[in-house]
Amino acid sequence: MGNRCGAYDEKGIFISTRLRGNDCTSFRQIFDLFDLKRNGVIDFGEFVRSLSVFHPNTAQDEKIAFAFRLYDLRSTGFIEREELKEMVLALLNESELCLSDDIVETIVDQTCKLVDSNSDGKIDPIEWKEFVKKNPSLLKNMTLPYLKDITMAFPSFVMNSEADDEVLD
Ligand SMILES: [Ca+2]
Ligand SMILES: [Ca+2]
Repeated sequence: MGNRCGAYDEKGIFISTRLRGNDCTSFRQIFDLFDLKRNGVIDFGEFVRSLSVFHPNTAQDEKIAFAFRLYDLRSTGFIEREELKEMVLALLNESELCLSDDIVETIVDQTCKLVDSNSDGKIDPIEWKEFVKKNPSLLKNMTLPYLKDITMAFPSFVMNSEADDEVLD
């Protein structure tokens, strides 16, 4: 399997992506969020339900909750500083901005301080929600890069109901 991100569902939904190695984290994160039944495959129902979160008419609360789960890389129920940093780095990577470590640390510190209103060093869903409600553009900015990943993955999202004996590895 190597570094490849992908999954194969015997019912005929094949998901794969040729994302670069260091993009696999965000792909896996999205994959896990889509995989509502946690069985390692995304079925069509899960795919449609998960994509609907990006729909403009979807309630903001739902988008906020989705973004929170996206940032909570280790599913601890909190966004810790290191997770925040990983996401900041991913966003910078995405925008091809090159910032020094010092500046990145400053951005992470300031963001953390701003969101962490009870100063326990981690961001809980309530703090997150308050922060995003005050900064609605943030949600948009944070959601977009990942939406782009999905679009990148989409061309190889082949729904294939018959040729299921193709060997992929
Ligand atoms: Ca966490
Ligand atoms: Ca907190």
